[in-house]
Amino acid sequence: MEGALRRALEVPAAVPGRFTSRLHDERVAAWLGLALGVCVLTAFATGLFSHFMQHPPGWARWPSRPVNLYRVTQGLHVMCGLAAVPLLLAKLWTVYPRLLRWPPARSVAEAAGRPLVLLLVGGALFQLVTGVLNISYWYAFPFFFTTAHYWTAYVLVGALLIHVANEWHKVRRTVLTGAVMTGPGDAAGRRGFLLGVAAASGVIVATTVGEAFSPLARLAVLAPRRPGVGSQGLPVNKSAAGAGVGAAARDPGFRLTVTGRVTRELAWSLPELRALPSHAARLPIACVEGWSAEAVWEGVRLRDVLEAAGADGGARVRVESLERGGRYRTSLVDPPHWRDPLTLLALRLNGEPLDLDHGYPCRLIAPDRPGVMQTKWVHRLVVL
Ligand code: HEM
Ligand SMILES: Nc1nc2c(c(=O)[nH]1)N[C@H]1C(S)=C(S)[C@@H](COP(=O)(O)O)O[C@H]1N2
Ligand SMILES: [Mo]
Repeated sequence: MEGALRRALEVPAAVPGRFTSRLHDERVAAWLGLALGVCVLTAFATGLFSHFMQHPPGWARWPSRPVNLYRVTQGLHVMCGLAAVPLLLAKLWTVYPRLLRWPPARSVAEAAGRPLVLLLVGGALFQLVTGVLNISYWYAFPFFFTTAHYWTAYVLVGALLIHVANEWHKVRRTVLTGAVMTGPGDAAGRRGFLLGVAAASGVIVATTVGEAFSPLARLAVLAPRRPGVGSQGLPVNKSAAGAGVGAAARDPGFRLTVTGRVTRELAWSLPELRALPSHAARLPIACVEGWSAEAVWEGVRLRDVLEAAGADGGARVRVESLERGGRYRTSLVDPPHWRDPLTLLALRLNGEPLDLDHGYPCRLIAPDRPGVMQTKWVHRLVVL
């Protein structure tokens, strides 16, 4: 039994004729590793930015400008993640004779390195598979994506840094000297293989980047959401029916109230809100899942409403939705965002009254802010 298992796992390269491709090559592996490293580290940096944007430490105050900053960083995150998929598959194919070799280690030093490989390969597969499922809105896993993805990122990047330190000398003598494309052996084969992998990544990016970069929206055939597609020309993530807010949002008794640490509590009906000074702003919804789309929003400045109630200029504000449950029923707004003149409680979208699905009667829209924090169906502001 054990013998059969051993034979099944036998290093293919050890069997002459069974594993002959010249592409299982240190030079190809080094090149793919370099590209993969750039993608993973960019995804890590932009992912941390997204995390701390949503969970700012007490002392941190993110600026509300540039308007499109989060849109760009999160778009980059998802594009780097998607581009990494063909790179990772190619890399695993290139190195699998070493990955599956038997015995798994020939020395103590090698044995010590095996758990690292497991964390590296397991972490990378986990990030890419769950990431792609998540942006496809296929929540097929029993855990909360964001938390698992966040902690796995540290494991993956830790393992990656050690791996890079161990392997850097190979990158130096292959990639950095040009030996990949021209060195001895099947240089044309290596070049063709790497170009094929690059093309696969390129096609994936080209057919999804339009979900964030609207001039390429028509190319975005693989993207789950596209700018311009949805009610009032804007994608909808959670509908009013999905959030169970239809009746409450249409209630003529609707009031927007301001409470908490204010000098006077205030409440406005919808007609009263409409009578307040109105401002327009062209701002994107930048979903954490990578798509983003611009729209023209009109409504009252959050600043005007909070100042009318006498809120302190340094206070944090909690924006609450009519939605009863759900992870995104409230969001926190820090002073740089609520004092920004572009931050609105929007009543209109692209020249029409806000659709129920976009947050009627009233929704938050602010510059440089993740979509999950652009709370819809707002009915209460609590000054903290
Ligand atoms: C390549 C390795 C990757 C690393 C190191 C990485 C890292 C991170 C980190 C640290 C976060 C912040 C999580 C938080 O807010 O707590 C994040 C968020 C996110 N990542 Fe990745 N990621 C990777 C790949 C991917 C891929 C392949 C996709 C999808 C194509 C993806 C999609 C997302 C999404 C949708 C979020 C936002 C989650 C949310 O805020 O709810 N990531 N990533
Ligand atoms: N109350 C509430 N607000 C919400 C959500 C939600 O589920 N509940 N979803 C958020 C998410 S994830 C995004 S991307 C934006 C989408 O806004 P839109 O549907 O108007 O495009 O709304 C945000 N506001
Ligand atoms: Mo979102």
